[in-house]
Amino acid sequence: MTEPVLSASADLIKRALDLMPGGVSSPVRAFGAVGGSPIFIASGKGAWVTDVDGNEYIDMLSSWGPLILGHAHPEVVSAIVEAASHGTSFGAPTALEVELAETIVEAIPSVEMVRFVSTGTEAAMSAIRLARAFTGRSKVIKFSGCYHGHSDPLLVSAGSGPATLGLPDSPGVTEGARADTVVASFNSVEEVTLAFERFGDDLAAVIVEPIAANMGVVLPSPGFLQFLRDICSQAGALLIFDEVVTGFRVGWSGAQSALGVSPDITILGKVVGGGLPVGAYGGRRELMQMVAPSGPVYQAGTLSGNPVAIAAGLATLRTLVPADYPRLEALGLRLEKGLAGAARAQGIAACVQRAGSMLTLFFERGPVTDLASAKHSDTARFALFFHEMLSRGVYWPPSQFESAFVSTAHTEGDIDRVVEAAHQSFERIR
Ligand code: KE4
Repeated sequence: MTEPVLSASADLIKRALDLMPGGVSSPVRAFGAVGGSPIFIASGKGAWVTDVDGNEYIDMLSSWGPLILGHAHPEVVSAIVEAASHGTSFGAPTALEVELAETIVEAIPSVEMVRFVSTGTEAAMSAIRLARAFTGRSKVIKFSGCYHGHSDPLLVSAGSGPATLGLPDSPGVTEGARADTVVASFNSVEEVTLAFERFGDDLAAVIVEPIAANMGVVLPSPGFLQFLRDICSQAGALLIFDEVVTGFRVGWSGAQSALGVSPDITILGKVVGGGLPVGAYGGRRELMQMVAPSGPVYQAGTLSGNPVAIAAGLATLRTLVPADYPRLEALGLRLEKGLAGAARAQGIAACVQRAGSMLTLFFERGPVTDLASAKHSDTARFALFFHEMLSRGVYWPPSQFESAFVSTAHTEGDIDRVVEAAHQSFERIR
């Protein structure tokens, strides 16, 4: 095992730290949870990335989920170049938005109309505003460990970066901003029932990641999503599925179709932008017609529906074919079994939780069912694992509370290399 040369990354982080908080544009990239300095990536191709020192890695991060086709897929790159060659932004409607909207509406039965924004954060905050306007109510239930972007009302007991950095709540989020946010434990029927008993007639919505990815991958307990569907319907509250990670990832029609529960509003991001900034929220017509300018619920964005970003999303969805999902499932299963087997062989207390091509290796016997159990994970051992894998040419997500992703560019050989690297890494850290 040869330690990668990281001098150019080291030089860049010195400059970056003087210019940008943590030297990064988003906290989870800073290696805060695993120690050391982030590596600066120079390029990606297929399942591989190359850092600025020329070290190559099998990428298991996939830019936190968008790159279901892998890096620099020819169809996506040429669509971006073609779109950009006609201009990058007009602040006016384009045909490309209509085409992507048609694709999303056809793919997700609960979505009759959709609005494009630029990030998952914007999509989530807009969905909350729409739910409050539609119901005339204020309170929203979210789940600890679920992350829906960094808007004030949702940056409460969040997952992803806040969980990684141990900052479940952020300074600057005022009491007023969080007063209408009710937090329950993921998979807790009891806590949700109590919340509805206490706030029922003022509950506008429940927002949930139908398969949680931001405390690590945590699956809904059998019946939990249907319970949420039923209790929302009975109380006149809306059910919002945040499918920013799961949309077009766990299946063409998202987790809602895979798990057979239909929300009122769906939030999308990541894959629908193919690596460029696209977020979206959608639902039935009577709801979405309330969004300006057809209705009074205001939401806007200079670069919403940006034609270059939409082109990347369209090319991604048009390149994905139905046969890709069984292949992603098979590769995900191969990785899950390989990691679990390697941990068992080395006597490492770990569990692998997976949904299709997204998975988390928890340094915890498991099962992990909510944030509290996720937090039992041995994050110090995870940090050792991360760096051992990096030194063996595998770029694993730099946080215990995130998901790794397999793309259609990964081969069985790549998966086997990741498993072998894990086997050797476990041997070193046990
Ligand atoms: P963005 O605003 O980052 O586009 O999306 C926010 C968001 C909303 N909903 C879910 C379920 C999400 O996972 C996210 C963002 N995911 C994180 C990582 N899990 C993005 C990585 C980062 O923050 O740098």
